[in-house]
Amino acid sequence: MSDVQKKAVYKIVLLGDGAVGKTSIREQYLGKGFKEGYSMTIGADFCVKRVQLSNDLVVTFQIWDLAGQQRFDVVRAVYFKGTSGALLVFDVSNPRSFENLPSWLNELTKNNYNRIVPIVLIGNKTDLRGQTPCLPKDAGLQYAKALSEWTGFEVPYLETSAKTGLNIDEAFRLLSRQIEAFLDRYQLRG
Ligand code: G3D
Ligand code: MG
Repeated sequence: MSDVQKKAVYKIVLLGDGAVGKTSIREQYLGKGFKEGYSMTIGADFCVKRVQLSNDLVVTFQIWDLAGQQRFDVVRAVYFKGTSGALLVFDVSNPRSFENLPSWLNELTKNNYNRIVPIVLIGNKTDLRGQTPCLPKDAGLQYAKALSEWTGFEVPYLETSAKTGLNIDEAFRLLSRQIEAFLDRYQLRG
């Protein structure tokens, strides 16, 4: 076993309509022990979490989130630039949030030097299945497949609940795996 540890910092952005559960996903992931990064007054902030992803890799996630009612225009340049990967989130009980996913991707690429980055597609609020009409899992799977074809690399689809914690850790683990694969493939590692 190598005793050399790689250290990486990944900037992760949470994308999706208001109220799909972005802040809840982040809070669920960070749990109690999270360290706050620094909070900017422009309407976005990031938190930091350090994770040992494997024997030889320690990743520091900088997880960015947009704050409540701030006007989006003001912050998006800072929010998106230098993104390592994105969690693209919709609410399975809100079809509108699913239909709006392409415009979020457009925002990301437009503000990130026209670059696409590794993505995990997230259908959140799956705890509501059975209580209220919800999009079928297949809708997410199909869209993820279309995204994979468009980007040229795999975009996984994961169903989560920020309420119960279902698949929240897995979402970040999967995204970091996608980022690793992307960096290796394009030899972008510094
Ligand atoms: P946003 O950051 O994307 O705008 P929030 O979304 O994280 O603020 O969540 C919006 C509302 O959805 C919150 O409810 C939150 O509790 C709820 N929510 C988030 N994730 C889930 C989930 O997985 N399941 C369920 N059932 N609810 C969820 P309130 O009532 O506080 O507005
Ligand atoms: Mg929020």
